[in-house]
Amino acid sequence: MKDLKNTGSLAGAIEFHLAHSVGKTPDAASITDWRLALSRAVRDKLVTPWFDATHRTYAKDRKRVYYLSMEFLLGRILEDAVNNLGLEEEAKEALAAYGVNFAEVVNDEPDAALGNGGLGRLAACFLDSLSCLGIPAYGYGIRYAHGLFHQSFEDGRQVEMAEDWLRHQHNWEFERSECTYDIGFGGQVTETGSRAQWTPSDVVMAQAYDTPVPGWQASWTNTLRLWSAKPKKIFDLDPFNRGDYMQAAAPEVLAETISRVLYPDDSTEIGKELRLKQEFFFTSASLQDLMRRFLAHNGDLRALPSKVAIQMNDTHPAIAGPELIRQLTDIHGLSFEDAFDIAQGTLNYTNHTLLPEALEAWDVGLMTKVLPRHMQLIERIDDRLSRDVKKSETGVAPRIVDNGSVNMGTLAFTCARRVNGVSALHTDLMKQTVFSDLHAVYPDRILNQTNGVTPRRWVHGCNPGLRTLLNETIGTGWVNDLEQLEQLTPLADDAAFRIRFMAVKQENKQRLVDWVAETMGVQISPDAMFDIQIKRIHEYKRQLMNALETAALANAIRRAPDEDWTPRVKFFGGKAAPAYLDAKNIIWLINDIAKSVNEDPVIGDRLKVIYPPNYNVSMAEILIPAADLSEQISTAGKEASGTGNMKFALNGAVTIGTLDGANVEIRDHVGEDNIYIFGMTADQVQAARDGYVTQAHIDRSPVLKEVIEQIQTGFYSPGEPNRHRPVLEKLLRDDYFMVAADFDAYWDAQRQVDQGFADRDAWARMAVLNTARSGWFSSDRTIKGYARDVWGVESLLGDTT
Ligand code: F58
Repeated sequence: MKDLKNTGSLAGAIEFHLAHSVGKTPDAASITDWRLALSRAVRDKLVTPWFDATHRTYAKDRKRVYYLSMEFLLGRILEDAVNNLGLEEEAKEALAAYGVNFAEVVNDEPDAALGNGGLGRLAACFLDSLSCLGIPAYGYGIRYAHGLFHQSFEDGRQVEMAEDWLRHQHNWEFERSECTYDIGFGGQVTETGSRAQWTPSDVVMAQAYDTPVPGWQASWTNTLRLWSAKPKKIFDLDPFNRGDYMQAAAPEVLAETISRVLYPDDSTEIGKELRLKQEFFFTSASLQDLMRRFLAHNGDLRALPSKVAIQMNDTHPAIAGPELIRQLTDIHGLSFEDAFDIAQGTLNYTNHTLLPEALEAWDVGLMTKVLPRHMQLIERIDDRLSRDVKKSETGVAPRIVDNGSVNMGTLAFTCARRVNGVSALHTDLMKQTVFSDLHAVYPDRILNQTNGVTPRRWVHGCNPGLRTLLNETIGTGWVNDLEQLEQLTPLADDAAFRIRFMAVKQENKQRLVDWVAETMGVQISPDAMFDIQIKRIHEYKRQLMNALETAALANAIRRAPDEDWTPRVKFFGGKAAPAYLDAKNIIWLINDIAKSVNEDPVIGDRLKVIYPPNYNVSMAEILIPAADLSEQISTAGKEASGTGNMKFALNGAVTIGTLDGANVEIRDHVGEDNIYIFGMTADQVQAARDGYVTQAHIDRSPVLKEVIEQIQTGFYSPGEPNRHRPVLEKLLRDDYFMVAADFDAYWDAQRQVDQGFADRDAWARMAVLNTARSGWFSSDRTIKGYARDVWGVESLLGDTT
């Protein structure tokens, strides 16, 4: 292949692109113009490694991984790419020559917020690790025109606005106008001979946009292929000529609606037709695309499982089962039984939640209307499941189609070779609860792959101080071999090292202090303990418990301001789904408590509450490195894994948490002396459900009782005592997430944290040990696990034969 290496200097490339891609001279260029020019210059450097990886994959014809995900929560791309390519110093210098600040340029980039929370961010970490490990892989998803909504607060209440990340040029992708597939909806199914023929009533086009995903030092570069919906017929000329401009534009508007906006609901399944169409849209396009690639080199469809591993990220792409079977039978002429076996040998499914209200189930009527052929195939898959159930003689009878709905978890499970949970506890609970029947029928199918996070973004990128300290102490190998952090363990007992480690923490806290002053106009002290809870707002995550504890602490301080308090700043960050009213009410209460506490001169710097609006990946990158305390306080058994918990521990924050999700494994790794665990276990939560009386717990806790009474009487909403009644009513009525039951244990654990933090040296030791022992939580470890146990694929790195 011709050498396409961009060997010129980065400075030259930036100047070139400022003129030729952006059309500006340096004196007229804005920060955004510089960003666009730098992005182009950096992207150029990715192209050759990207081509190399693609050519090697084709030449080797090894098994490829296809990661199908409705969400990729990428965040900003530019700084990550600069870091991966080792171009940071060069970029800084090149921009500085024009008096332009590198940090300002990279911070100008909007987040690519094509995801809601953990599930989408996990997909982004996995893409990074797949590339770093040199595993040939494609990410497949949707190119939403509008990502997760922008959040602001008005008088303490959440207000949502459409997000607009594509407003300026989006410089990372390559539009593939030639790469399109037809996606049908509705219509009829007819039988010709033994073959069914589906004639959809509506057809839209899925068009590909490719983003290269470089691994560390771009030694391997995979592709993220996102689909955008386009009309088959761009424009209706007749109505236009009649002057009916709306009608003329209708086909375009209707088609493009499919990829217009990310559904912002992370809490309940809402069963909307558009959502089902989005799911089928990207799944069908991805399967057509990978089949085309497979058939270009293979004649025998039976070889599909040896060349292709498809991962379904939750049930959103679960229609992949019936769709792959449809393509194999209706298009390629295979029998249903053969097609099922091939599909099942190829597909795998990751479950991310056991919450019943979040499990996908589609109304049979809707499924039949939107995807009539798939509904037929789902019935046949259900028959096949029944046969397996009979054969297994387990006496259980899980069904895919049940009570007028299609249970997508059961469908995904039935069509998958491997099914995995995302932490050890979650996987056990899968076997014991939601999937117990299926587990009895297919006892070898479920396995665990505990989540992980990429050290490139979540240490190297977001924590430059720690990066330097690590490089100087243990060398640079940790970036793609994170368990090397273990070498820090003995240094926890080295006073000089502890001082350096905590100096980095202090710098990061100062950076956050400055950011809070600049963006919110609030002054906080970097000497206080920074206590942070950032995640989607959800009842099971119990931000309410944290808010109530904050109010209780404020009471205690007010009563005895001269006691020796450990000063704290409590940070909250997170969005509530727009339709999740209970979560929005919790936001309102937190903001009211924050206002009251922050304005109270008696409390002063002993306690402050900061809730910056519009929490996103970029904000997490400022908050996490500055944390002393990481709040992971979900009702045990409800948080599948958590990944924020891992990011905090890696960056030297100590966790206060319940034995839930991956907290259990974090405790096992960092050691129980270096984490504050409190509250009921998952088993205890289950046992406590029968006969649970929330009032009994409140009566036992004078601290909690006082706070509840204050909220009831309008202490936090002067003149409007009823404002927070809905939150209290739910707490007093059923308290499903057992805030009252765990409150005292939480309060006590927090007081131990106060004492722990007051002993700065002991705290520093814990902080160092958290970093030292969290290397296992790298997503590289997770991806190696999937590669070995789920996909059966190998790295092509170093394979130059
Ligand atoms: C999250 N799920 C889990 N779902 O809650 C978290 O414990 C886990 O660490 C993470 O997945 C990664 O495994 C999650 O983020 C969603 O956001 C869905 C979005 C689409 C609708 C249903 C929820």
